[in-house]
Amino acid sequence: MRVRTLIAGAAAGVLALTLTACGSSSSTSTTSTPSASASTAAVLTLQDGWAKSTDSMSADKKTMTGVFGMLKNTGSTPLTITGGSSAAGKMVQMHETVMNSSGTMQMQEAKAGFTIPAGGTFELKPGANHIMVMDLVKDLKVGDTVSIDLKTSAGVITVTAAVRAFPGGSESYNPSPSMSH
Ligand SMILES: [Cu+2]
Repeated sequence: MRVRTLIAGAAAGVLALTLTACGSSSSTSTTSTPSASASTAAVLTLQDGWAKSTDSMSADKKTMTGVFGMLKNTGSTPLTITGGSSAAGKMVQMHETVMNSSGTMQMQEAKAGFTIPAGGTFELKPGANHIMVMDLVKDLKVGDTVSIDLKTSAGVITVTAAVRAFPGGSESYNPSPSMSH
């Protein structure tokens, strides 16, 4: 009994020494910046963010536009975007594009939002997943910048998109007059 206790004590002592050695060596080789920078930098970015310019305000009071680019999650956990808001329009939705029953591509709200894997990307592009800004306050002209506050599982994260003309995209992007918006 006494011997076992001594051995256990000795083993614990070795373990403590090992941990101390590991801790001191790792603290010199890798700095303590990761946790500090994670709290200040957004874990979600929109790379090459752009939005389709609009020129339909006079004809259609329900003008909307799509926002595209590459969403990047630099965090260590999956991140879900569930909604958003923008000064550019009254409503922001996550949209997916699906084949409807009559065989045409149609966009609709992605009810579950968009989930970007840890350390991964999620592409937003015409004819596929995109962020929709609806009921625009005014037409978006080339050169404008759209700012969107995304509601995410990591809090509200603001992304920006440069307004671009998108010629030739209407056949794949605007699916049909029966769009469900
Ligand atoms: Cu849409």
